[in-house]
Amino acid sequence: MAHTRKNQSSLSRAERRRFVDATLKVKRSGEYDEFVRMHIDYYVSDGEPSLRVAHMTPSFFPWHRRFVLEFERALQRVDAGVTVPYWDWTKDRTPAVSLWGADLMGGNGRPSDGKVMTGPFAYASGHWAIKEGVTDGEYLTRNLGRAQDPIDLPTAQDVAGAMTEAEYDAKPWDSTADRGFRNALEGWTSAGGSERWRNHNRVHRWVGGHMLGGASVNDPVFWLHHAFVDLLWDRWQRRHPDSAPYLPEQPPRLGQAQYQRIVARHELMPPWNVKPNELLGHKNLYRYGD
Ligand code: CU1
Ligand code: CU1
Repeated sequence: MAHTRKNQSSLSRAERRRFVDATLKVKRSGEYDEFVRMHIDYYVSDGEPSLRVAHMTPSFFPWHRRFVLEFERALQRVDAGVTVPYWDWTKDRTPAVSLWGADLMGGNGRPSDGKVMTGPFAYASGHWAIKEGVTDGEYLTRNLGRAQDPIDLPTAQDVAGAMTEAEYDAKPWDSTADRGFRNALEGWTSAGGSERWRNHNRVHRWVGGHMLGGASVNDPVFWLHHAFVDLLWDRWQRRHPDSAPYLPEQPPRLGQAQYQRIVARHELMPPWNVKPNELLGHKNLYRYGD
């Protein structure tokens, strides 16, 4: 039966506790760090001459759909009633909202070193040592809003702009595509300053700390962010029912720049034995509630 992913702002106290507890159990078993490792391994940029399935690429949406689903299944093996909540960052826009409360994600990092000091994922809780992608230490870091060089979360208008794109993705199928919903929402631009980061990418910048790079899965807010990104992909599909739900349809040919570097609609998308075409909908697996 399809389960429901709720807006994090409408979780009950018991639902918050169950999500946090299940996440901590998945961490304790070592499985959580396998998700971190996988994301690091698939953090391939379009400057590298190899296959990109997760970022700067058409399969950004289906890859993360499957990735979040795998994590949700891991949670459900611990507690069958738990789902991944989503964070609507167009509405819950400040460090004061309940998302960052001590019973859910915990709060900001401290100014000196970004170390998260409150909540279940604070190092001092004893539950959340960073094992993969360690930079400064074993503690989770954040820099909400980037105090030294403030940046705002993307707005509803920013998302609406991406939604007007009628094509799913466009040539050259990478971070420089200037048309298409995928890059508009993934959020790569060539602009200077803080305008360089749009939508999905801008949220990673706003949270800061571990959320900045390939090891971003170390911050559990990663899942709530990507559940909302997944919901926005649904919204785009509903808004453009006559558009191809995924592009490219055919793989680039030998001699073309993206040959063997991106995944077409009916090609396998590692590490799973699945094609983007099989992940265009999710109604039999889960739905999004309020
Ligand atoms: Cu990612
Ligand atoms: Cu992301």
